[in-house]
Amino acid sequence: MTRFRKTSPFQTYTRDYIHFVTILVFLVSFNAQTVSAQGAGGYVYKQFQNPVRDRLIHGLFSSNFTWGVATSAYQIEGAWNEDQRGETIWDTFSHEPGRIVDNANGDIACNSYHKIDEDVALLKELQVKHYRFSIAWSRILPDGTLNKINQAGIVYYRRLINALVEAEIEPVVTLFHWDLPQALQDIGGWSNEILTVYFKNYAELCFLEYGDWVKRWITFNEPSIFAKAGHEHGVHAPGLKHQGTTVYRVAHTIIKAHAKVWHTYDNKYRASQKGQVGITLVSSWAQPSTKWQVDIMAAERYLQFEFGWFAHPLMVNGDYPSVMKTQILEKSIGQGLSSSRLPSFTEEEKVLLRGTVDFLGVNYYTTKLISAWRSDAWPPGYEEDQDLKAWHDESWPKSGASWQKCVPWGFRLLLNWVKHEYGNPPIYVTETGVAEKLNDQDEPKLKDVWRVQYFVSHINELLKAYKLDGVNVQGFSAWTLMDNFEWQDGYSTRFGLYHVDFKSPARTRTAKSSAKKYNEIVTGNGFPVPVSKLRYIPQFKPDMAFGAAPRAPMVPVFHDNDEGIQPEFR
Ligand code: PNW
Repeated sequence: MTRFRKTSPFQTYTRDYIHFVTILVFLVSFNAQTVSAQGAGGYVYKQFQNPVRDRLIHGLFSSNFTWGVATSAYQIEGAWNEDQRGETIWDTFSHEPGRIVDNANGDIACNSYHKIDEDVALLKELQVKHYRFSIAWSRILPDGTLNKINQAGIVYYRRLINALVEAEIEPVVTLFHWDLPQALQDIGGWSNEILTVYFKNYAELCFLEYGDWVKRWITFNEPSIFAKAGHEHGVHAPGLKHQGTTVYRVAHTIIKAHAKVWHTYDNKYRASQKGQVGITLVSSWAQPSTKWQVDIMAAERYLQFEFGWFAHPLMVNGDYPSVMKTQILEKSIGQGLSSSRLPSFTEEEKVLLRGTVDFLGVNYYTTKLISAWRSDAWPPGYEEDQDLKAWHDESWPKSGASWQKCVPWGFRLLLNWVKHEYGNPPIYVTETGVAEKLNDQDEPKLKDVWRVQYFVSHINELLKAYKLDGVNVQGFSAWTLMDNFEWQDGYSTRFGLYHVDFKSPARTRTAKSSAKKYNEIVTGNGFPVPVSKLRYIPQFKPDMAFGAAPRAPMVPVFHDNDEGIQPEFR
């Protein structure tokens, strides 16, 4: 016979009470842990949970705010084998059939190597204060080393810089915008630490040659995209797919190379040349897909893997974000390795790395929704290391590139995240812009109302970040001056304020509506009068847009509020 133990009502009450308290203590401590793990991402996400999004404000940037446009050498110069320019990994890659849409390449591109005067005339027309361009390493050092200095290359950039200075346009120079000399790839590329020395020698030559005129140097453009697209996914040069390994080693060398160049400038050139050395980083804004702690933490992981990967060692403590270190170590051990796939810095290196960013270049193109997701233990990979899923909300307006949806408010949130994570550093937005699909045979779409809307809405979010949130933003460069070689998309995807006719040997440049609008914003230093009075109310024509009708949010309408009549994106 079974005997049941009798429990008194008092015993039941005590037991339940103890359970309740235990669970409560657990929840409180769990929450305390996760709140700190949410980082700046959680803070910014919560701060902007119910913002009045997409309403345009009016107001000005500071009087010394600098406006410009950006390009990069391989995307515009052409003249790939002229005047002893050395080959780059992008020549090799784009000459391989099947790599680029329509098997396009940068052999001629916009022919800017032969069009300094024409390009400077466009910049004058836009009335920009600076021009961000990049130097092709192999044009001045054909094999990447001091073995041979190519005078023709030195002269080309000197002529460009002189023309800019004469036009009172400040030259802002990127030293590395992805076009590594092929000879350096042949010895292992950025996986080989010797490149820190070669890059330093190249940078120093540029300081010596151009440092009297160039006061803002950007060492690297978007090293995260360079490392991933070129070494993890294989869609950019050098076309490697070494998942979860080379990507980290390449970044490791780049971080050290940046610091070496900063110290070289600091020790030998800063006193006389009085310029600054920064780096340009990019990230999508990572918006938690729900209010759950795990998704907020996953979004923060995304930002740390993309942006913190470089900014944390250089701007915080000389080391990778702790979440990267723990994630990659745990995955590596699970994969049967004896140490992490993420390399580590020595204590001496950490000291050299931290504090080596005079200004931070920030590029923004899109936003992603993020949720936590446990990846399989195998295979290794940069994405898998993050344990998350990232995607676009289908309702966000499309662009002409599958990777880009137009999300202006994400720009403001990313800038706020940077402010909180890195102690409000001086920021120059070094790129943002919008893609459009266009083939050579197509009629140019000079009335690019969608691009007008893109720049108005994004620059307006920048104004909010500056005026309402106190983000220390000191300049803005639109991507890009003119249609150019859009990497693996060749000439089928355009970002230019000026249309370029790639069918014509003259590579004729023609202003689009966005060039005119950008000129208005530049000369007005922002939005000086209520935006409604700027007569900017383009009718949105879905067929002119990005190949599909975007949903309502990008259509401006009027509405009344306390500040008077303002257009609003609904
Ligand atoms: C940037 N993303 O690349 C580059 O700096 C430019 O050279 C390029 O032409 C421009 O943006 C447009 O593509 C990016 O996937 C590539 O988020 C991809 C992303 C962001 C920037």
